[in-house]
Amino acid sequence: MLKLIRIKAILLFFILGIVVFGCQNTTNNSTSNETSLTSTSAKVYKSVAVEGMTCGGCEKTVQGALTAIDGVDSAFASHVDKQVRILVDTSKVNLQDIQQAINDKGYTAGDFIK
Ligand SMILES: [Cu+2]
Repeated sequence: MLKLIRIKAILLFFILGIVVFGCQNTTNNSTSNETSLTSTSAKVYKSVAVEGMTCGGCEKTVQGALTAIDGVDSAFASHVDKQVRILVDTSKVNLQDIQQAINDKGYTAGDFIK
């Protein structure tokens, strides 16, 4: 008799475990959805070396060319530092496209600094 109760108790814990596990699974799913949402918007700051900028106008040209790309949130170019710093969603934009856009405007994009 006692054994039966024990078995029932074990079964109950087992079922409870499944229910709890099931609940955790659904919450895990929602959190993994959130993480996948954040990972699909993989926004990072990147700096690219740019040769050929000589003034504020050049900076604006480069910035305009880059922010026109879907996935580039912001761009800050400096002809003094010879680089442009961008906030880019790497899941949307290929980094080579960034360099290409700079080159298309007549400047020379170098390597990504960071
Ligand atoms: Cu200029």
